[in-house]
Amino acid sequence: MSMPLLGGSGPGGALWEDGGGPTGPVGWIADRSGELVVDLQADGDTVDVVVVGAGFAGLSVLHQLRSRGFSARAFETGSDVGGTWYWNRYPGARCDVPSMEYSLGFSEELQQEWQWTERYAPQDEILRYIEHVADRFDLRRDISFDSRVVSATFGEADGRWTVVVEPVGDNGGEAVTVTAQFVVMATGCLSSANVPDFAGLDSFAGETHHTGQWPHGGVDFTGKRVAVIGTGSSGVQSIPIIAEQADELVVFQRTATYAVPAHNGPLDPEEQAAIKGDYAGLRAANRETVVGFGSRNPGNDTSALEVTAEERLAQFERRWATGGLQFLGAYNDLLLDPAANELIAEFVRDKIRATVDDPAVAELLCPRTVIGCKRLCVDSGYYETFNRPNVRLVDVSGHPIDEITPEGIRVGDVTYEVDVIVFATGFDAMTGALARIDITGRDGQTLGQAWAAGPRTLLGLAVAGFPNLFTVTGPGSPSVLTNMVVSIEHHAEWIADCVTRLREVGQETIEADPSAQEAWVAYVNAVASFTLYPGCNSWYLGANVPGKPRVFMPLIGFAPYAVQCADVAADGYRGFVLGAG
Ligand code: N01
Repeated sequence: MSMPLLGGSGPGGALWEDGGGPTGPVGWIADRSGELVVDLQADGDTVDVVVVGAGFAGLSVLHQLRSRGFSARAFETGSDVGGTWYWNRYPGARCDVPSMEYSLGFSEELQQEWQWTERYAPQDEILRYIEHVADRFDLRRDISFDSRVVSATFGEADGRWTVVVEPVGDNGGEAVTVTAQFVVMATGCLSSANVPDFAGLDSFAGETHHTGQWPHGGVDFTGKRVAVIGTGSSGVQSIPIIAEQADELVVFQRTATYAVPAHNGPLDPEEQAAIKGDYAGLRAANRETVVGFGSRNPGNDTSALEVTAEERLAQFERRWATGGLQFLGAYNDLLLDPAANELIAEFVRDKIRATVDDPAVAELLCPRTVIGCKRLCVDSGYYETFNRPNVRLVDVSGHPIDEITPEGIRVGDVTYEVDVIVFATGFDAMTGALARIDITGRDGQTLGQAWAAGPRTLLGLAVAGFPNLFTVTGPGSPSVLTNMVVSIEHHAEWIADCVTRLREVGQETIEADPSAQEAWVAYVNAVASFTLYPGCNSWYLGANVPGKPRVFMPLIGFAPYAVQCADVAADGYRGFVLGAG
């Protein structure tokens, strides 16, 4: 039986009145060396919550749930924590949100004790930070590594999820089945690598690597002829460093990209101390922004079309000199008005022309798309790299890559012979990782069926027909248009508060009401339609994966979204249906 939960009152009382307190560990637990530290004979065990993934999202959810007394077990395909930062080890990988803001805010001690060394932390430092978080809050004891969740099935009879987990790699052992009241998908928005289905791919005689599945030992490009396919953020970060190592580098560009300088460097100790003097204040101010960071360098609330050309140029130059994603905060209509957008786009093209020596190469590097419509890149020497004698740009916008041959890459009648191909070709974003898991909700409906025409959620947190299943930074939430760590923490707290409240009021299930979900999807689309975002072939729209439904997946605007989430909860989870089991 289901009923809408109205108002904030309920039976209340101690959390564990219903006997739903922590249960024992389940499945296998491997320590960091991969050694098994708990027996494998836990097939069939039960926990309150299964968490899928152990990146920033999985760890945040695990911590929030445990601190509220829930038993939880996280399953992670990788051999350690880190998620995105565990897999994306390509040269040059680093965050493009300032490190001091690209970090967790739930613990004052944690944020005071951790020392970032650079304005934009490199991958290995972020990974060390995530490992530190796991150790400091003793999270590993509830994580099974080398463990891939292959299916999750909701049982109508008992209101429980049955989750099947298979061992990966050296883990060995059999698949285990775990039963849980709740499942939290902390599977990441950009975790499902996309390697285009190039003809002849398997015939290539050299090495191939995708930036999102980079070998742990690194790749030595010394003396090699290298191809990089793709010029999004991963390509822009890796190309300058690969160019320094390789004998020859050929970059295959389908769409030219806008990149703003990072001006990365050591973090100023005074700046760090000033932030730590009121870290809570910075976190709170960031939550009031559209993107969850950057409150120290706020957007300019003026139209680019209402100022003189001189003022505009000065503003663009100031922001260019500061660097980073806040460049697009120069005026308030840059992502709303095509004329305003073209002004800042042309400013960047002029920077490219001034940087790249060969005018023909410079023109090829000048993007013609709306700036910001695909995610803006933040670079360190990207355009300069094309002045190197060992670097060549191949434009495949008009004529695609025909095939991969044993020797290299053929475009038309030219074969570019290489020893290594780097696929910087991105991800099946936002839905790809979920699609790889066989998720079945009520009435035998799979998530694949429910999302056949594109993802549909309520708040990006829940899907109608899939009770007690939560998606962290799911489609329909601001997620990838924000500082991911802020969005992740926000969802982790919302979910933990939600399941706690459910227990307090003696309810067993919560699920999105179909009509509320439809209204939310319409709202997400309506917000996007007021902007220039839907106007180009971005991964926000799923346009990078052939056959994927073209739907603008993220919601624009963190601050108003956070208010909506809080209101929904305060209003007794308005738009959700609660059931007694
Ligand atoms: O992937 P992308 P990414 N033939 O999808 C090209 C985050 N991130 O890994 O634009 C030829 O952006 C494709 O061309 P086109 C960040 O959110 C953050 O770089 O589709 N080319 C494009 O150039 C980012 O947005 C950081 O025409 C093909 C490229 O491959 C997101 O992850 C660092 C092709 C893919 O670019 C994804 O970035 C890295 C084909 N068949 C990533 N198929 C930070 O800085 C695809 N391409 C924090």
